[in-house]
Amino acid sequence: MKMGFRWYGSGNDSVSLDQIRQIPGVDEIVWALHSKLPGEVWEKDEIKAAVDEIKAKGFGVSVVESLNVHDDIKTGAPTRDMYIDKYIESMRNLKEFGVKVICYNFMPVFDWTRTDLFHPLPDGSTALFYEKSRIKQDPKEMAEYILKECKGLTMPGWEPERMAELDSLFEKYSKIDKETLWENLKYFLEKLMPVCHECGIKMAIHPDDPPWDIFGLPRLITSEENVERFLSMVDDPCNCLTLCTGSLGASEHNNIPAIAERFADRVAFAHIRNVKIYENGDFSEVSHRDCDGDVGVLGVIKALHDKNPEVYIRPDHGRHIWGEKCRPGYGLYDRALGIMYILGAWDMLEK
Ligand code: CS2
Ligand code: MN
Repeated sequence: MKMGFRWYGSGNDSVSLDQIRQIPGVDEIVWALHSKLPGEVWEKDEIKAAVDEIKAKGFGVSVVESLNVHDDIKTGAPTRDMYIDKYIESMRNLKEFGVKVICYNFMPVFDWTRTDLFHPLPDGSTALFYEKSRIKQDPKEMAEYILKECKGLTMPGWEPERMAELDSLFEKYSKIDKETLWENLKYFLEKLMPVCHECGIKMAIHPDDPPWDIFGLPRLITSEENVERFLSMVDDPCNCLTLCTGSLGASEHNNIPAIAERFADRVAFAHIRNVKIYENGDFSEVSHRDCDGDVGVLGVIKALHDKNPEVYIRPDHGRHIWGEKCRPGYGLYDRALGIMYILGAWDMLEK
């Protein structure tokens, strides 16, 4: 297993590489060029600058999260081939710097969605929270809220440039139903697979978060059944999953350890975090500890350990603890605790 830590880059993250070096067992920085909009090519000199900075501190750069997919690819617009060509150009550039896994998502318009980014927990910390009844509100209000809370830091999937054109983005998706979205995903991946083999890169889709339709937009990677459909639709060892336990785990219908076990050989990358689901369907993010939430974190770790010991793992969102001021979900302290929990379980399984 290779342990990673997501880092948003100098000037764009409250956490430094020097701090990350002091967390035991971190091999890799999970990185991206966060100034790039979906559809822009990642040029070699830009990649080199980012990679050199990370490697200088002794970390690997094998996992990119995310190389984001342009909405014209998702909607199958006439310009999609042009955007797929750009995507492939970025992949070929990334290959030259040793990238092995590309995490991406196929969620329409938005990335992950929460109604409260700093919800108080009983222990005095705060965490990301989703209140079902509040999500019916206008997506524009949602975007304003999220951008305000991020205080100028980049927020993948919620780029101000894209949020300014929300009406036209929603218009693009107005004729896209679920089946069309599946077809567009298949089209995209079939173009990419030969490039993956040429470059030795695995594409690892991130599940939809939350794993159900929101704002009337269709979502695909939401359940065991749909993961199975996704993997068999393009049945290629380079077509893989980012097993985000908290995304799929926000639905009480998903048994995450069972999903981890069943698809272990196609999990190229795992995001480990825990969520607590309330009776009304609201959910809160909680600590990584198994008994604090409903994901079954230990079962997931065991499945990956037993069936895919080479996997890349990172802790996903943490709570905001000890007064830390940070990007929502991406502070230093609770994610470092998460790493120690995962490594503790892993080391014990090894023994
Ligand atoms: C991440 C996702 O913060 C998160 O929840 O796991 O935003 C993830 O980076 C993207 O969906 C991948 O494209
Ligand atoms: Mn995730």
